[in-house]
Order: sequence, then C-alpha cells, then structure tokens
Amino acid sequence: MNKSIEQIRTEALSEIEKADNIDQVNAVSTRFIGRKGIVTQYLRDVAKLPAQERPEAGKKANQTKKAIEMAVNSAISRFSSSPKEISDAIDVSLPGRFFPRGTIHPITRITRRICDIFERMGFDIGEGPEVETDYYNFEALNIPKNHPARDMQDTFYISENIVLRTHTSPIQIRFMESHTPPVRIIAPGKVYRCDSDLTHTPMFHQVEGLLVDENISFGDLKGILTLFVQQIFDDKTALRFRPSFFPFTEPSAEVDIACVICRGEGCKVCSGTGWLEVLGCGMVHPAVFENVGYDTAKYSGFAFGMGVERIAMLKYGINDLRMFFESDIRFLRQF
Ligand code: 2NM
Repeated sequence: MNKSIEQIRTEALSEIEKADNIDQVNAVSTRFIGRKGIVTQYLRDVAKLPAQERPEAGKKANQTKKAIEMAVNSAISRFSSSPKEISDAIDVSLPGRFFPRGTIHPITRITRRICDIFERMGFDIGEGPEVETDYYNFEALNIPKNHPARDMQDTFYISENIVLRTHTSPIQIRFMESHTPPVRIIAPGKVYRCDSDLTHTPMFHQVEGLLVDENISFGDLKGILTLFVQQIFDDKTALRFRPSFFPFTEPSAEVDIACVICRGEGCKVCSGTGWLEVLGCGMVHPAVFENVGYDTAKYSGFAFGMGVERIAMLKYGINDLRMFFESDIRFLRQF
C-alpha cells in the first residue's frame, strides 16, 4: 500500500472528469474498481493490516469504491444518448409489429352459450371442486357400491374415498344441501374418466342442470329441453325423448336430435339412424332428494346432463375430438 486511499480517490475522480467518451470512463472504472482494480486490491490488502487499523481502513476504502462507482455511473449517463437523439434514430412512422393473438376456445364458447341460454330461463350458475369425495360423486346420487361407474377402470381414485369427479352432479348435491327449493341451477365444468381412445379423453367438459319446485312434471322437463335444443341448434331441429336409465333419475330419458348432417335420412355420422344423442335427463330420484333432506311429498324436479365436446362437434361439424386438445391456433382461429 504505497499510495494513500485519498490519493487513489483523487486520481480516479479526476480521470473520470477528464474522460471524453464512454470507453475512457469504462477503462478508468476497470483500472480502479474492476476485479483486479487498484481499489479492489487495496480492499484485499486491508485484511493484512493489524487488527486495530482494519475497521478504519476498510471503511475508507469502501467509501472510495462507492464514490468512484457513482462518478462512473454519472459519467456514463452523461455520454449516453438523450431521449431526443433516440427518437431521431427510430422511424416512428413504421407500422407496429403484430403479436399473434389467441381466441376463445370453442369449448369455452359453447359452454358460455349453453349457460347463457339457461340463464335467460332463470337458472343460476353453480361451481364446485374437481376433486370430490365418494359421497358427493356417487353415494348421494344413489349410485350403489357395486355400480360399474365406480370401478377403478372408469374412475380416477385419489384414495379410497377421494375421486376426480366423473360428472358435475356433485355441484348440484352441494347446492341442494345448502338451499331450499325452488332451485334452478346449471353446473358447468371439467370432469374426469379413466378412458382414452379416438372418441374419449380422460378429461372432458360437461354442463348439467337441475330444477326443483312444487309440482314439477316430466312435461316441464320436455318443455325446457325443447327450448334449449332449438336455441343451441336451430328452431327447426326435431328432437325425441327415448327411455333410458340413470341411478339418480326415475324415469330417465335420452334426448336425440335429427341428424345435423342428413336431417334424418340416415348417414355415417348418425350410423344410419337419422338421430344423434345429445343429452341425458330424467326426474330426480326420490332417494337423491332424501339424501339432501328435501321433502319428497312436497317437491319434485328434473335434471339433465350433456357433454360439451359432443355438442361443439355437432354444432361446428368437427369430426375429430383430439382437435380440442391440440391447441393448434389454425384450428382454434376458426371459431
Ligand atoms: C344426467 C342425466 C340425468 C343429474 C342428476 C343430478 C342430481 F344431482 F340432481 F341428482 N344432477 N345431474 C343428471 C340426470 C345428469 O347426465 C347425463
């Protein structure tokens, strides 16, 4: 340490002062406070001083380093271009660069459209967890312990009593537990089934609906679903109710619409039948009402459920389910 830290400081600041371009400033910076710079080395040497001199010397050296850093920074900004110079260098008349823009996914569009139709008829939208208990997904819905839907082959089990919901019906069970009739809700959402091939994905989207009040009949069910079908497709779409079975409804039915491709003539899409299945429905089973504490002598109601992918495929004429899950912007842009 042959020069005093004060001398070093004076020398550095005066060289920065004298510099007349950024390169010179950077050179001074490297020489004094760079990795092998004079001040940096000085700071290392402080460690070799006798213990009682170290704090004072260290403090001074650090202050010097700070002062040089500040002088370097202000010199650099002194030589940097002014905003005016920068704007002169940019051609502000050039058109902007366009960023690729996404679109609303067709599944989201259809889900919103379905919900919108029912909201106009006075239904509220309900939501709920995708990870459910065995009770809400099966037991409360009158699905018996040995029912095939409960099989490991069909349901994703998290543990013995916890599953990924296989339908959005648990939303409606939870809603009924906390509300007394009249009840009118629509339950949209993702559902999960242990199934994967050309026509099944392990996750898909459902919309279910539930209406409970005094004196609700199968006629009310037919009326509401007919209005729905005519709004989601078109008002000339023919539909039929075909007897079916679900553990949670009695009686149960499947709703078919006249094939959107051949209008009932019979073609490949409808396997020659002229009809396409679009939703399942029925009068809510009394056992379900008992599970949520509703008086079955006073109340009756109907419920229905549909797969959003299926409705979207029929409405948009999409023949490959995988298109919805590939995120190909060329496909998604068409809706
Ligand atoms: C369907 C078909 C028929 C349904 C029943 C219920 C509840 F919670 F009220 F019991 N929710 N959804 C239902 C009835 C769903 O989907 C094909």
